[in-house]
Amino acid sequence: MDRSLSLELVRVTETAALASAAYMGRGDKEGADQAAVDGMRSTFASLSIKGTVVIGEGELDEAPMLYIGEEVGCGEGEEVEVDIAVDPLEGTNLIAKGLPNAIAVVAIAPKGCLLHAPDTYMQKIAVGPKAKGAVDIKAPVKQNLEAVAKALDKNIEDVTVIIQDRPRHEEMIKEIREAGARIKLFSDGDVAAALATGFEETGVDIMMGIGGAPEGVITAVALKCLGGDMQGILHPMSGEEVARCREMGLSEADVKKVLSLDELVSSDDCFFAATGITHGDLLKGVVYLGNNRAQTHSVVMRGETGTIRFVEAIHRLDKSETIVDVL
Ligand code: VTB
Ligand code: MG
Ligand code: MG
Repeated sequence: MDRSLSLELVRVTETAALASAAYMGRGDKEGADQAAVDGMRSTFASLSIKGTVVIGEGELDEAPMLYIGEEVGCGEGEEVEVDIAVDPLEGTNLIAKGLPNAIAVVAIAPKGCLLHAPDTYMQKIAVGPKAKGAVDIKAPVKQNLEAVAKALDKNIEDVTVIIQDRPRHEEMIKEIREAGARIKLFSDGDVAAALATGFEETGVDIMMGIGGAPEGVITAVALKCLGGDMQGILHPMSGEEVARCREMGLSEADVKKVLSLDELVSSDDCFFAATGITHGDLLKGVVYLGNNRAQTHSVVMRGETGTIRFVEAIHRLDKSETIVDVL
């Protein structure tokens, strides 16, 4: 894929972030989500790619835009065909309440290289580059924390685990505490949580727990670009979710299987971009500067070269070509 796609992708997440940031604290999850989807889609339309959404807002009957299977981009045939994974607003609760770590994210890889994950839960474990190869999702929590501590040359008491604050994690949290590690609970947004493990300055060393499977695939692209590591196991929680897995042709064995980073995203030729919507561990959120200007903070990464770019941009909202929602 053309390396200039990096900057094109940042425009996609910037637009989604700018559109949804206007909704911060309004308690309107749906409005913010719709604005992010509209913004993202309008920018995608001008991208010279031939892309198919494989991780999106849902099936066509439940999502009119950025639905799974939707073809996006204005590529005219010479471009490589790509699979696209989007979450225009990852953390609808976060923006609705003005809480940290809401982001707009997109990931792409050559056609066929992203796991077509069903809309179920996934158990995940993610670490940054220094701890690559040290974790095993099937191993006891304590063993993983010891391995990460060793890889990072830290005492286990200095290892910070980020985990979603949910009753389903009660046992895991107990085990982390017993092992002596530090815990950072988050209310929503496990893509941002896992992304933080790839950057030492965030102070986050490992993400574990159960979250969305679509988010898991997006996270895998980020960690692949970063040189970090991740494993996942699909974790359907209801009969309906089991049925969804079967519909996608996944057997019981497929569902129980440990998915390696390479199985989640099977090519190094991938890109990941994220723009902060509310301030977070890694990215600042959208800042309104007055005078019709807004500032965004993004990260964009390319798997093939491992280049990580932080992009800060100032946008003139009155001159924007794309939809930036006006409330
Ligand atoms: C997960 C997580 C997401 O929502 O999907 C979570 O991956 C849903 O979990 O990052 P619950 O059903 O327990 O709320 C997010 O936190 C936000 O989309
Ligand atoms: Mg979303
Ligand atoms: Mg999400």
